[in-house]
Amino acid sequence: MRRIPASGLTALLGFTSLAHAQWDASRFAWYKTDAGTDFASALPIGNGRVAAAVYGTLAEHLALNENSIWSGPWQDRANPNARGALAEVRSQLIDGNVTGAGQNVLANMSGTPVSPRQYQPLGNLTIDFGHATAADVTDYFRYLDTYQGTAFVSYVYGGVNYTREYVASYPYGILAIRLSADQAGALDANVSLSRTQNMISQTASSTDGTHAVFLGGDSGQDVEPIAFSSAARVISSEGTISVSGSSISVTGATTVDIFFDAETSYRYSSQSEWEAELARKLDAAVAAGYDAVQSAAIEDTTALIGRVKLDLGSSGSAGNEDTTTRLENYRDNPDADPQLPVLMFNFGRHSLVASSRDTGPLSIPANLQGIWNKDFEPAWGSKYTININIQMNYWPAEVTNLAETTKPLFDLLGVALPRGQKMAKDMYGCDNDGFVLHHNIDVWGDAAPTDYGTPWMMWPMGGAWLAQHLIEHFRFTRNLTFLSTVAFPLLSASSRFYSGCYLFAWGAGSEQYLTTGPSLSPENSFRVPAGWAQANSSESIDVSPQMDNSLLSALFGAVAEACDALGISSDDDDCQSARAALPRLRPPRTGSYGQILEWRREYAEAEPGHRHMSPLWDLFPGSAFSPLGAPSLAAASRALLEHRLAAGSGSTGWSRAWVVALYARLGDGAAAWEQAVAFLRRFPGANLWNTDSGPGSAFQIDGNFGFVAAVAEMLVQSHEVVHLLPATPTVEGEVTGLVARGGFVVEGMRWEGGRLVQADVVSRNGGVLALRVQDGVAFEVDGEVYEEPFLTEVGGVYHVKPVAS
Ligand SMILES: *[C@@H]1O[C@H](CO)[C@@H](O)[C@H](O)[C@H]1NC(C)=O
Ligand SMILES: *[C@@H]1O[C@H](CO)[C@@H](O)[C@H](O)[C@H]1NC(C)=O
Ligand SMILES: *[C@@H]1O[C@H](CO)[C@@H](O)[C@H](O)[C@H]1NC(C)=O
Ligand SMILES: *[C@@H]1O[C@H](CO)[C@@H](O)[C@H](O)[C@H]1NC(C)=O
Ligand SMILES: *[C@@H]1O[C@H](CO)[C@@H](O)[C@H](O)[C@H]1NC(C)=O
Ligand SMILES: *[C@@H]1O[C@H](CO)[C@@H](O)[C@H](O)[C@H]1NC(C)=O
Ligand SMILES: CC(=O)N[C@H]1CO[C@H](CO)[C@@H](O)[C@@H]1O
Repeated sequence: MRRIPASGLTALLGFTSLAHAQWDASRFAWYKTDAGTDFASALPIGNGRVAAAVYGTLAEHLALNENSIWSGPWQDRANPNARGALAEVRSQLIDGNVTGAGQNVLANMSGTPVSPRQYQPLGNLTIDFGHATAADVTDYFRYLDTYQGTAFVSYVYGGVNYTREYVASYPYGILAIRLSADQAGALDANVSLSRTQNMISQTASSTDGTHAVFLGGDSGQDVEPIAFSSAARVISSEGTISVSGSSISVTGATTVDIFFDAETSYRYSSQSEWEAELARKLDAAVAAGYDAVQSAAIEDTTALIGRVKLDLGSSGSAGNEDTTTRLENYRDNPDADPQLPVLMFNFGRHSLVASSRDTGPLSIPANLQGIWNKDFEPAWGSKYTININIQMNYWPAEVTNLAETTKPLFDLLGVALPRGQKMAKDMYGCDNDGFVLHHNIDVWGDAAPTDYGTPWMMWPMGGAWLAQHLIEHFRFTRNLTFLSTVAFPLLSASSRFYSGCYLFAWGAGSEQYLTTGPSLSPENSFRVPAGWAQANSSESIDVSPQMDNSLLSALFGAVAEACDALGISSDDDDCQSARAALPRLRPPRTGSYGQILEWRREYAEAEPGHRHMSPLWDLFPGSAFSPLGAPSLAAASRALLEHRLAAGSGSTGWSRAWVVALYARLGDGAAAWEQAVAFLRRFPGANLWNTDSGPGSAFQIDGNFGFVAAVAEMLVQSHEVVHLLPATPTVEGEVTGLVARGGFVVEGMRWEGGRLVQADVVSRNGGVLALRVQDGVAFEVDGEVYEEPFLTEVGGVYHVKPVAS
């Protein structure tokens, strides 16, 4: 096991521009040039609320974010026509007038206005050092440390070695920067904050020895905009500090520290309150000083990141190259750099810790860009797209031992619950406090259909999918308080919407099912069959898509499971109606080549290589199509997966990451690894951010998180049993710290030549441990051949080894 030293700088062992650097190639993303103007090369850090992308340019540029700065207040977007149109749309669909149903949905059921709020940038922090001549710079390097969550820049200018350290502190709730020169008095810096839109104030002040720049802004509306105040305190014990316009100007210093925070109207009801919080955080950080802030931040981050260590062997000299070169080389020769996948895995976990922390009652989850966004019109609004993307963000959370990063997601669901209850009533006439979300939400939990278009808009299932994350958190942690106080209210409200109101009986006799509609299979389209109105036109709206049935079955099952675990009486309405609805759902069906069918019947596909894997939800992240429990449905899943891939699916980073996870669930380690390699060859940008179609295309963080989860899924699964190496990768390695459902932690698991060597399973909660190794090989637990599940003790460690053949 590779031990990771605790201090960032000690890991930079003897770097010079000539000799091979001795970087830990699994830990550091480092570069020989600055990011220029390329956001996807800047180094992303964050404390779960405030974040920066650090460009490392000569005049330093930080793109700043605070995760509650969005484009405006809540909007009630419920379409008043929806309720009246519902029955008509349903009968159009049943009659095969799919095109007419689509038109009706667009005319009467879209949100008004059509889009929710977007995530916004805060502004820029600029630090001008007066280092104007690029040609005078030597020995430049910068890095992101994925273990400590820190960034660093170093170069020599005019014979002086300048360094910049960046740390996002969760304990202090701020960003901290240390600038230094290795010659006394050689450091000058002009520090400023700016914003190109909706800036309200931009000032600098220097009073009683406190030097600071301030930036205020808002979302631009006259009424209840989201407003913020931000400040950077500038500290230097030497040289002179003064106000220069709206900048703080430092000359003749050796070390300068900067502490930054922003606070907003989202969490505080008056400007004086959020500004008091801003002052409180900055005072505390300044009083503690940079060294204490930095070490507390690193201690906090490494305690989380250090829970999991993945080792897939050494890259040797290939790993000593800078990250840009490694990414290029990997395209030609992936086998030479087995530490690149590990770096990507570590980068994904860093990104989750940086973008999703419990920062109080209104914590905010990672959005489409995590927490890093520089644009006022970001790609897809940088919002919460909940027909795959935000769910994917949280796939790695439980299994890679970062369960606490889910809290912001559950907080936002708490915000969304009353919105979704109102929407259920306004759009669908459901008066039972049932809860519905469509395919996007924003920071206000906006529950309406989003963006105008039939392939994505009319999908009333986003809440049902997110509710799965609640029961999964319980399955991993067994926290009954969480189940009863956080999970059950949402699970039951979601279930109640469907079972008690929205679903309708479709079909006749033994083929009559409770079903959804108008709905769709996210973002995919089909050709209207012959004999129906407007045959062969490309449409998306349908009744009873497979994914809806998968989600409903998982939802009702989760409610029943929660009722059992909480000992809720079986005549409780929510428990009873979920149990009663479960057998009335339409079972999955297979088509002409043995594939899982995506829609109510086998339509010709408009786009056979579609990126969404919606009909395979039950293979991953769900479990009803598991090879262990339902081998024929797993085989039918493979048929559809291969059909999709042959036609070009896996075309976005997140789609490819989902493919990796699906092959892992099929127990096919070779195919899963091949797809993981394909992901790495195509999608990462310079700073390792996942992209839509390769470097230069839109950044979306979901693929980073999906990649982590998919690699974990190759090593440990726990849908039915705790399954070690269910899809053994074709590289050897060792992993420690992955978590299985039930609260079992897999430590020191090593595999060689495709076979398990050993693993320890630690029981956090006691309980019964059912184990499986690889494809069912015989194994021993503590020296005795394993025959059946056994009861564990809290804290017990169980040593697993294959039986010598
Ligand atoms: C389909 O629905 C559209 C829109 O409501 C309507 O104009 C059209 O007449 C319908 N077509 C048939 C064949 O029912
Ligand atoms: C800081 O700004 C002042 C005023 O514009 C300018 O004279 C000075 O050269 C700047 N210093 C640096 C280090 O950029
Ligand atoms: C500059 O200082 C940093 C931090 O101490 C160090 O890592 C780097 O190697 C130094 N650069 C040179 C050229 O000595
Ligand atoms: C930050 O600066 C860049 C480059 O000057 C500018 O394009 C961008 O809009 C600024 N960001 C914000 C949030 O104002
Ligand atoms: C269990 O869940 C509750 C409610 O979310 C939480 O406050 C508590 O900290 C959790 N317990 C543990 C041991 O994590
Ligand atoms: C259906 O439409 C597609 C796209 O316009 C076309 O390529 C195809 O030939 C059509 N099929 C039939 C049966 O008309
Ligand atoms: C029920 C309802 O309000 N239906 C409306 C749907 O939209 C069309 C076109 O705008 C109207 O004509 C319908 O009255």
